[in-house]
Amino acid sequence: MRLSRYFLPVLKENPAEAQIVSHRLMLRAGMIKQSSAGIYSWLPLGFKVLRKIENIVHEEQHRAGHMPMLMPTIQSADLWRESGRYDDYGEEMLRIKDRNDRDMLFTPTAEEMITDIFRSHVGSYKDLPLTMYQIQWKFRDERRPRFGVMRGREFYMKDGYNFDLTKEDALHAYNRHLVSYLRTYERMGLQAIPMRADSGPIGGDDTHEFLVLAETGESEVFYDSAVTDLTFGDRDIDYDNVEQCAAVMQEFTTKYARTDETHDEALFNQVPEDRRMTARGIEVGQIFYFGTKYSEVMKATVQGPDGKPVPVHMGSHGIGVSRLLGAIIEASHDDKGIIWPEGVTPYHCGIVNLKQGDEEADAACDALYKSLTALGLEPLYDDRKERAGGKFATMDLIGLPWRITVGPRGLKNGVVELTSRRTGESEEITPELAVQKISEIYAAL
Ligand code: 5CA
Repeated sequence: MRLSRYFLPVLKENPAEAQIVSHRLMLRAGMIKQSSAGIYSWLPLGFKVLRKIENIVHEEQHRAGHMPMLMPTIQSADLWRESGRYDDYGEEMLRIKDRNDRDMLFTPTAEEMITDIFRSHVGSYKDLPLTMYQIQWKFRDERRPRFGVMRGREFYMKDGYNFDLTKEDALHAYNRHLVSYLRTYERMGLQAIPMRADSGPIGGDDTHEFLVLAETGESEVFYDSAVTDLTFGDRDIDYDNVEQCAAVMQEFTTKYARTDETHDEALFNQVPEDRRMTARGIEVGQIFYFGTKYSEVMKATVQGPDGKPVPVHMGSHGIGVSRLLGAIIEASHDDKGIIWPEGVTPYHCGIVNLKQGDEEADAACDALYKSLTALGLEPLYDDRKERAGGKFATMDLIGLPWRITVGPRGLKNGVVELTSRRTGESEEITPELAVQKISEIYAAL
């Protein structure tokens, strides 16, 4: 992509309405534009990152054996009356009437819809286990939408639902989701710690939230600092293997880590004092096991091995896809702007031409652009006739992890400059070597 043709409405000033750094930087980097409270348009740069995050979620869901599908955003109130949640959900639910005066709603989550689909088509235990998920827009009329995409009213969420014959099978689905989520967040450059939480309007007793530690987080959390030493890495997990998933679950959830809703001071005090931490966190996901809560009231039964109908055991599992942009920026920025982790960066590297219009510099940039593109990489080429300082400031603000700077002086010696956004370190190398290094970095992801 050439910056001269790109729609990147960067702001020079800090927007007054933004209270936290991620919101400020997303507005300044031209990623989003608010349309009304908690509702945003996604401009090209923001949309690109949203898609990258979404793709990682899809890939990891696929790896875990879960099936993608899509359910409507506007749903009939009758379905929600069946589960009793039409009334229970309260003011957070956006209620709509259609032209025939029928009650509709904009879906805040989709347990009812998926249960209805399930009961219409699945009749036998032989069709279990089954896990389906979608990545779809949700609406919750939050009392205090704030912090940009962190607490929106309209937001993008991955929501997955498992159907199993027994509690044991459903607990395996729960563990499998936990394992796949650990991998998902790590690929985005995040450490998200599973913490025992409260289930709220979704229901059930077993639930973990995934929290990214950040001062601006909305949740207060208590944990044993040893949990921050755990990493999932590139373990080769067989997601159908019950013992393997249970072992990972145990490893990541045995040490004390809880949100304020479930915090237990007496238990916490058993953690060695120097490891007892209180902090704030951003909830980027949550998994639930709620047994037969929906299947009983909505009559989602299957014929069991003995021929008798049994309600299925269910769970649901969410990832805050749009919120993740904010969480990643909170975790990865400096005073100049965003620093994207390689896994989610909108463009793999920037090319800065220090002397646009200079024949040699232009040709060198074009050649770099071609070689990178031929390797399947996406560079963002700043080909504008602007001062070098302005170009560097834009690149730093939008946070591409690597920058190649091309100028007549370097080219005389056959070199360009390769700079890491994270460390600020630069090296003068040949254009060929710069391309090779960048390609190796992304190939290793
Ligand atoms: N049905 C379940 C699991 S799919 C569910 O709705 N879970 S949830 O309520 O915990 O939402 C899942 C994730 O969506 C949360 O962990 C959070 O990361 C994200 N989320 C929730 N509310 C908002 C909001 N107002 N703005 C942005 N993201 C949100």
